[in-house]
Amino acid sequence: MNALPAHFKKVSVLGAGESGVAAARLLASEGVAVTVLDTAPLENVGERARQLAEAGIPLCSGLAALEVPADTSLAVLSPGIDPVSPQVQAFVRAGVPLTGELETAFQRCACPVVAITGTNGKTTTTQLVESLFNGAGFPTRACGNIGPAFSSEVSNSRNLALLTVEVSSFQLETIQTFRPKIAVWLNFAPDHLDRYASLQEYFRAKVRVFENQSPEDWAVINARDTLPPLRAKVLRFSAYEPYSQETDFTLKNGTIEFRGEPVLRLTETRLRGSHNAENLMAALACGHAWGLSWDAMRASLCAYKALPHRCEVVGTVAGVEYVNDSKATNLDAVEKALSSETRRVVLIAGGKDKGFEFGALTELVAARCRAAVLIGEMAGRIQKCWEPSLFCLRAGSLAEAVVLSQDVAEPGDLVLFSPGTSSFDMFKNYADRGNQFRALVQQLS
Ligand code: UMA
Repeated sequence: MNALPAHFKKVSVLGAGESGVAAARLLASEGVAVTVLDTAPLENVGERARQLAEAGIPLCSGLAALEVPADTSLAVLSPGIDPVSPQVQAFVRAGVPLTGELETAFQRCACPVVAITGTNGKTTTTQLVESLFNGAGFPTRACGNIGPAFSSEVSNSRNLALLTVEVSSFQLETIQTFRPKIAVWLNFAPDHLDRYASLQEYFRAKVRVFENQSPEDWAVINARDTLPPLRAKVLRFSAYEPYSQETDFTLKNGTIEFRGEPVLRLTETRLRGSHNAENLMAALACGHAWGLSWDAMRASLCAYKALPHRCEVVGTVAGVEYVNDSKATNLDAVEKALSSETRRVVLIAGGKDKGFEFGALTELVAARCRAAVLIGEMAGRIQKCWEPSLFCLRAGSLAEAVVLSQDVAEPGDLVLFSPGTSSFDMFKNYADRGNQFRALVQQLS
């Protein structure tokens, strides 16, 4: 493990969220003088402020967090903090080097890392990889963007065969040496356009996952995406293309194949849809790169149960099934949920404006949906895109949207809550949004 060199003994950690607190604790455990700076008022830092006080780590909050503490030799950014923010720019002007929480943790990690990135499916795949390795006798822990933070797991990394780290583009923006033994690229679709000036900028941040890999490492990639030349050994997967010289894992008649050899039937697992077939392929590819046999992986993959808020069935009322897909925070996720559905759909969509063009879905929603019920900041814009191809209704609240959906749906239909954008205009986060939807449906029944 790398302790910080003597000239980095005074470190500012920016952000007192989960990753900031974890990074601060990790550095403090090495004897580094850490200060945490969070631009939120102290009362909003809440429980995290108590955790820092307990660890004896000073916290500056509110306006005071915009000032660079004297003699700071390094600033560690939390992933949610945009490097162009006034807080970070103050450190840049002061000539303080910047790094990120992911890099800080990696430099102290004593075991190999499997890193999983992609626009959609990261959390499911991270959990699949975690159960696959644990099931095969190689102890691992899932951490990173999935939570808990990577920094809170590295102190135990000597006791693990590997760490399974979900990584976001935000975390990858600030890496220097981060080098996963196996890097997984699940897919790429428009997202986070409220942080990035363009799709290319988002792509450039994400593709950094491969930046420090060498020929002895592995890259597990979606065959449909075009990536720059990679130094690592490559395994390609796709549920949408037949087997070719280039694609190692494919889907044929509901069975995942490796270079033409059947490996796993989708119906043996609890996951459905081509997007989940790709998540399973990515997990199988990680095990294969590690040298595991298909038999050693199968039982854990078959036992895996999907997390809430991902095409989660939350009830059936009057012959209409209600599905909570609140985790669909971009258009690609809505497309995948709709494409794997054969019933007529009443779609509840909308939320915070993240810069998405919902017009890209017009043809699909017109073909699959009976109606759309639109909520949130984006409701008006989505309605303009989808009408007159689809009957659209607007609702002032999620409760109203559920009632309107019930009115429009016919027996045998599906009410799909797949918002296609973020929740922050009306809810705390996607989980709060999904929990409220589940509770509203339960009230209906
Ligand atoms: N803050 C500042 N200055 C600013 C902006 C924010 O001080 O200019 C403060 C806020 O007041 C807050 C803190 O920073 O107290 C929040 O930091 P953060 O946004 O990095 O949040 P964490 O709690 O540290 O959570 C982060 C990840 N969040 C983001 O990337 C936005 C979590 O991913 C992750 O689970 C956690 O680290 C542990 O690794 C969440 C997420 O939404 C699930 N990720 C995005 C996604 O999946 O789409 C990328």
